[in-house]
Amino acid sequence: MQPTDRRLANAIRALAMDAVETANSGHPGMPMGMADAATALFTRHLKFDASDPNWPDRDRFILSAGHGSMLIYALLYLTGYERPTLDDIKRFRQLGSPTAGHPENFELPGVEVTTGPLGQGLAMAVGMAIAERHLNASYGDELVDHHTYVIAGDGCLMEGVNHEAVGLAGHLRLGRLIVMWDDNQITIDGSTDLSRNEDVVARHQAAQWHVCECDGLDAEDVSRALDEAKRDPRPSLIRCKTIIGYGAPNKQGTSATHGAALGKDEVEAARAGLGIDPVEFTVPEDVLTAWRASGKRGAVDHAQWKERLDASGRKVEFLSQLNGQVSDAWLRPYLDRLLADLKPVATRKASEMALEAINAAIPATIGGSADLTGSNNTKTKTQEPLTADNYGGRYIYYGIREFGMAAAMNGMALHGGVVPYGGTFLVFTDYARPAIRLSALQQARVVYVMTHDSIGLGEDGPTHQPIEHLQSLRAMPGLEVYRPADAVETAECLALSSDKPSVLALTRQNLKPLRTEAFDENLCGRGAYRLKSAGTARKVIIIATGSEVEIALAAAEKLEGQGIGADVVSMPCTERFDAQPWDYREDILPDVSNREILRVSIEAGTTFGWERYVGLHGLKIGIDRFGVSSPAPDAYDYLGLTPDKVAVRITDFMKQRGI
Ligand SMILES: Cc1ncc(C[n+]2csc(CCOP(=O)(O)OP(=O)(O)O)c2C)c(N)n1
Ligand SMILES: [Mg+2]
Repeated sequence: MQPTDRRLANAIRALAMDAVETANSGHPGMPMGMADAATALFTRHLKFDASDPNWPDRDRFILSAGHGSMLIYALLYLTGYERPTLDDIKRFRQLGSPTAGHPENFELPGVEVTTGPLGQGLAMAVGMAIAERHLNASYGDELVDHHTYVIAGDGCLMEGVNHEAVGLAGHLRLGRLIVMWDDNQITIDGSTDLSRNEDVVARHQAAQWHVCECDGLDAEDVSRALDEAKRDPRPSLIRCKTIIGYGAPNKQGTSATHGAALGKDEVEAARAGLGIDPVEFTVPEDVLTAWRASGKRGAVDHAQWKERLDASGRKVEFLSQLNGQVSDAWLRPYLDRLLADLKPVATRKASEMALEAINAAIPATIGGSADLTGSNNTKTKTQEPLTADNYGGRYIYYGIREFGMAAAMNGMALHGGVVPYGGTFLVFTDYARPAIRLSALQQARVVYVMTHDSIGLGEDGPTHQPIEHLQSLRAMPGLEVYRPADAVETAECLALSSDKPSVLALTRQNLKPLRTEAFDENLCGRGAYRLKSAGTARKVIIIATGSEVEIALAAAEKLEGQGIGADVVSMPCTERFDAQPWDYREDILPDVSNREILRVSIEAGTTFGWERYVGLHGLKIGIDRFGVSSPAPDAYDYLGLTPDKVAVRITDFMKQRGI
């Protein structure tokens, strides 16, 4: 006899209680409250095949309420994914176990995205749903036809990013996005009455979502709501009325179950009340068998999908797009054309020129901007907008939603088949930073096209002029920050940015062409390289990035005029330079005292951190204050960043230090 839904759900409850109890750490309340709803989803609706977590046309499931990680670990184990094993679950939250505190996409196939920072899972799901519709537009129902399901808590719906994500999803009419809201009216501090009186349902309706309700503790009723949601052409919010920690007789319904082990006595009482085996980490035979059968439910669909793929005639194209192979074959012909007709351009414009070549060569790219299209130069000529009526478009008007845009791009990148890039002003990476951090943590290949990268943006003034941004982004592990100095470097950096999450910092103002010939090697790939060698005995090495390389070159000429030999090193990417072999780094920045060769850095931003490259006794030229509202040349002059002022500072410094 098939076990009841409640018995299936109780297997989740038992594993969640036991794992948290054993680790003496974790969150039992959410998995226990949503166990029945998750059972309905996984046994009746979700299209998946536990034997192949990477089946491209699987439904995506995102546990946005990532603190309830035991819910997804239990589901993956019960449905028969290779990992986590029961032993992995016994080692919940321990060093080296894939059952990390919060679900990590790089630990377990089946965990689509890393969640835990509340709100971002749902916002990434929006990107996944966009990617699905976009690929559907190009490959059809035969190959791409799936849903994106999310479990989100009160916290996910309170976060600011939720407003951005919900607005975007409603606008793009992402009908295959279905969010199950764990409406347990509890957060860590206690009742949601402490902090919320908004009408969550009305807010979603106002954003053009479909909303329905169910008893989240009744799998049958949840299933009915899921059917209703699937039928509606709008994105859906299913309000699942639940009780946090359901089954724990003395603690359920309270925040005491949110984030701590229930305690031995309470777990025993819960087992007795729920009719669960008193032995920890056990799943009754018939219950496990039924769960495992659910894990194979999708096998037939999967096999038919494979047949359709084989018969489609587009198998190679589809798989290579899905695998994310991106070639930089566009670069060399592009550079040849560029070098034949060099003129001063802003690097944001140079980025647009390179993107024209990239978008023509790589069909997987989807561009966009958070309402600064004309400033970020992110839209190329042939890109049509991606809209609710044309999912085949390759340009997204994200609106003024920097965080929502960045999170959606993470979702698109992790869905596969799409290489997203999107723009705003560099200063507003602050608004997107939590998602940039998740790009880095998840190694999601997102390209952030961040323009107006310094005081060089001029008149908009200090609120818009980045100061600490470059260095703070460089401090983030796993992220590559590129600040190209001219059009050639911009193209090289864009070519490099295709394998890791990256930020391109681009100018508003025109820059002179500095690189006038191309080499077989992508010089920016080294992170830093010698752009000009000292004409006489080398006394100074000036390291500069982006728009300041031009200033460094002009200052170096002045030094040479005074008989001081000066190298100029362009350093478009510190992370890449740091990864070079020792002898290369030694050649560019020889490890000698600053009395022998003075090292100087010039960047129109904080000097914080530049001692990494100039040493404690080097000279750091930058801006350790907020900027000024003025035309760009006046700002540069006022803040001391002109060739004359830089040359004087260097010679004064040399005199003072007796160099
Ligand atoms: C951005 C962010 N802020 C704060 C937290 C810490 N935190 C984890 S769960 C939680 C409460 C969430 O409440 P809810 O979503 O209702 O979850 P429930 O207590 O119902 O499981 C908080 C504040 C977090 N994980 N992410
Ligand atoms: Mg809650």
